[in-house]
Amino acid sequence: MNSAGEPLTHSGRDDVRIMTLQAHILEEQAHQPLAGGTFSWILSALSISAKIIADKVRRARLENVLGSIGTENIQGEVQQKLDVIANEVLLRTLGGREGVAIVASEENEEPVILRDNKDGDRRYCVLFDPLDGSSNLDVCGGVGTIFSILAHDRRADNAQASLLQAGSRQVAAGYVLYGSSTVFVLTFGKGVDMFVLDPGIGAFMRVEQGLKIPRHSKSYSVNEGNRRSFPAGYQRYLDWAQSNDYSSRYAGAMVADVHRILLKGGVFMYPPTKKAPQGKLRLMYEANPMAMIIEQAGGKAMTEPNQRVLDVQPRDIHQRTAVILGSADEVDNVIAHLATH
Ligand code: AHM
Ligand code: MG
Repeated sequence: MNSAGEPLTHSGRDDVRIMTLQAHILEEQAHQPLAGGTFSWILSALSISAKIIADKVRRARLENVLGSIGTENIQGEVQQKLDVIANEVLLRTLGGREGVAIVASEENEEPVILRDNKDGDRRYCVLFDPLDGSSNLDVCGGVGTIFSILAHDRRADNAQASLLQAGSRQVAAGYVLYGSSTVFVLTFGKGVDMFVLDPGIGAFMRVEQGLKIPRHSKSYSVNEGNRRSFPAGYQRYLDWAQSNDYSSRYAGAMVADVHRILLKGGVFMYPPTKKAPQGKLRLMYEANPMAMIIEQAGGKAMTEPNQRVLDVQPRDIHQRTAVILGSADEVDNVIAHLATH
């Protein structure tokens, strides 16, 4: 209470109660059809993982854990030392939580079955990219963790079958951006909330509730070095955007690029290229969680041919997809150029 007997507020703003991520999760738990203590435990494991990974990212140079480990993951990409460390952190924190049946990671070829499904509790599957954009680490650029939570299908014959659900069935999704501050963005399917790690007390504090993405913004985010190998529609869009005074912003880490677009508007794209004809980004633990967040914030997330990312029925947990997401009007502008001949 302040001197006037009113509830204490964060940063002196009367419209915002002090709310930690932990308290927010407990509050949401009451409204979630599948939720119980189990769901909160899983989110608290993700929050602890985020704090540990944030600390490791900050200390990476000092502890000499930058650079590659000399191996490739299932995607054929060189693994950074911190990719492996972040993956271990998530596997270990989630592994200790009742209720997680299966986890799947960008860094593991096969899903990891943590518990069988013989008891009657509700169970969840968690998919994640432990350290997205990790090649940014060596230059102190933004990197992130992306996660997707699905209800475990106990009728499924095997782990793959339980995991292969369309993104529209996600129970929750989120990302953590390890940037100039550590930001945790979360949706349970009823809006998007944002938390910032207060390093002084070691807690994520809620700083935004019900985030809305601007409907338009003359800004696009794409690796333009690949332009010549994009399908013609994307090239037409870029010509149109450039002749209409659009700005280009590209961090090269999806979490950093999507976070900017969530707050400032614009469109993020990873089109098919000659090198990656299906697109580069992974459907289940990159595109789907980001698509859920963007749609929950009032934006759009599409793939080819003119389909919602969240409607794609996955065939493989590591499947790739083209992605066009961001402000509704800006996504429509891209789609309109893909459709014209
Ligand atoms: P990663 O999961 O191996 O880090 O790869 C995904 C990253 C995304 O963060 C980013 O949007 C994209 O790859 C950048 O790719 P490119 O360097 O081809 O532009
Ligand atoms: Mg990634």
